[in-house]
Amino acid sequence: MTDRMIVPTVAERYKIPNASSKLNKDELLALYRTMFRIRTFELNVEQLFLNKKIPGFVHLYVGEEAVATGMMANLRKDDYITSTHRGHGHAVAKGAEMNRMMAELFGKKTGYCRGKGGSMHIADFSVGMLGANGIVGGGYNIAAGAGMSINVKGTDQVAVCFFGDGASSRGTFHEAMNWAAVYQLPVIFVNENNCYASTTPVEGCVSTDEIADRAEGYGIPGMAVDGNDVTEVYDAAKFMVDRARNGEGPGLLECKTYRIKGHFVGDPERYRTKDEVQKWQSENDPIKRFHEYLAEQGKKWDKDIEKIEKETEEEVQAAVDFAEKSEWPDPEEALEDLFTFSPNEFPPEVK
Ligand SMILES: Cc1ncc(C[n+]2csc(CCOP(=O)(O)OP(=O)(O)O)c2C)c(N)n1
Ligand SMILES: [Mg+2]
Repeated sequence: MTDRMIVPTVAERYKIPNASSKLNKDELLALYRTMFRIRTFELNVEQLFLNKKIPGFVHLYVGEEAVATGMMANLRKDDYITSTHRGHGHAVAKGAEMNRMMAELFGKKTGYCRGKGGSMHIADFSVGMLGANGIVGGGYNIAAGAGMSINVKGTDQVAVCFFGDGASSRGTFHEAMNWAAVYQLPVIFVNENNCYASTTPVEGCVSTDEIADRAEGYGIPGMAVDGNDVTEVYDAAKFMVDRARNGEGPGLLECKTYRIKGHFVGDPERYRTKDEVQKWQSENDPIKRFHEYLAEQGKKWDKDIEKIEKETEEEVQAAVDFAEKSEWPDPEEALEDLFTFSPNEFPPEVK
């Protein structure tokens, strides 16, 4: 394991319940399934992009699956998330439809944005996924706004804002954290510290030891966890989500992880060595680690895991077939969906 691993566990460090130790077989396997679904989706997208089936830009979430998985396992369908340019994992874990995601990546009419948005614009309000975002740091104020709406409505929903280590130095980060803290909004800011912002290592743009340390400046709890250990993320996420749901306000959760693939598909990756990537891949792969963790616990579920993997491969292949077979948008539709309606023009189903 690498020196980025955190020992002792998050439960011991922060004196919070070790909730993951109470998960039953179905719940544990559900974590495995979600991580594997994200990984399989992403590896297929990579190949499809290289085979020129997918246009534009794609930023893959390979290696970071434990973050979205551990976090989303604590959320309900009616909770909100805001995502990033590296958003496929968030969307899959929050319950977005793979068919519509894949079709969107292909630029097809059946996609989430009718093929006009691509990877960085996937959103599905029906499952609380408020959108990927091409603007680094663009999700903070949307999440804070969602948190504000929850307070106004008086519901017990929460909003989760995912953002990168590079994004943590945007001004909007501080505005939203302060706003959420002042109004005690049910917002959890989840930092995916994957060691790089494009080509810049995290040390090049973050002055504190941990991004989680910044929480102190706003008087809210901050925790740094091993983001490649889905049980650690689960425990910390549960703590943060439960307190936000109980009206105890926002929190900042830093998940230390690593981007196994390039910043985007096609990245020449001159800013890091192959050895570094290889080390993370072989010693700290979140999916492999969770598999090992289950085995160490005496949970001999290899048959169940094989079944999950087979079903997932089929699910992703079905999404690819759906995208392949779907129609292209008509050129005449190019200018549709660009502007919202004025309130008087809302169609009846939106009113
Ligand atoms: C406001 C803004 N500035 C710069 C960019 C270009 N850009 C895209 S991704 C990225 C790096 C983001 O790094 P990080 O927040 O760590 O996320 P990661 O890519 O590592 O997931 C940059 C600078 C952008 N999209 N938006
Ligand atoms: Mg980063």
